[in-house]
Amino acid sequence: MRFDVVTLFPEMFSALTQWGVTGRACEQSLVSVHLWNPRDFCSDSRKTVDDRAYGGGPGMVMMAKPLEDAVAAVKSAHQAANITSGPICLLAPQGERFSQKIASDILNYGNLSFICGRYEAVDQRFIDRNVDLQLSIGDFVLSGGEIPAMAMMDAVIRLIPGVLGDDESVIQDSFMNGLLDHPHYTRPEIYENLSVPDVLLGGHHAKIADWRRQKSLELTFRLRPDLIESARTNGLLTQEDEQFLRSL
Ligand code: 4GS
Repeated sequence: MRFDVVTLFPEMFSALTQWGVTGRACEQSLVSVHLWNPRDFCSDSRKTVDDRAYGGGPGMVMMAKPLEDAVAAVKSAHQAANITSGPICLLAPQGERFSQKIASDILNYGNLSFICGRYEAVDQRFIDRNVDLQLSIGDFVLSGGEIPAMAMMDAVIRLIPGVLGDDESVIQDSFMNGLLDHPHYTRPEIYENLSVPDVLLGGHHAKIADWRRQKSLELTFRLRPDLIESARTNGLLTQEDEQFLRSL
């Protein structure tokens, strides 16, 4: 998997590339992250990347030209590396809401380029000419697209085969089955007078699996009934699941 990121703050991405599971994936070259600063593509000596909005109002707008020159450099780098450029994605609140499904779609693209906006907005002509899709992490306004890009890259990187060890397996993750995760417990067996559910101490694997499935279903039913509806539509619920749900 390859990511190219156009950002005014490339140093921020060390949070992703230097730490934890995603850091190890970079080290093992299971993913490569290429950073491009639009400031390096400015022609003027001041290295201007933003300007005031036509029509007035507060906030600056990112100029089309430095961003477009950075995107052109990304595309030549892809050509030089003999790979076809995947989609170019702008992080923005007006984009489609990111999800586990989109994370696995991105994994299948093989490579994706992110454009991280700063300031108030990005010149619409850059978007119209260069951006293939817009994604959002939620209905709130951030000061830049860097954190959304890192959140999405993290979600994709952990899906790459070999990134997680057996004990961190992806298929057991919350959302891989369309439901919320069941509760988890570790030592000690009694903590502040609270014990671990008996079934988890019994070593009966089928019973444990049933308990976990039921907890998943119950939590999802109570907290996110919309996910139960989608799981049903997607054929992810068994007869036993449906029977248990009717008992709630
Ligand atoms: C988001 C978001 C965002 C929009 C970037 C204003 C700076 C900012 N990006 N999901 N310009 N929410 N972007 O708030 O992705």
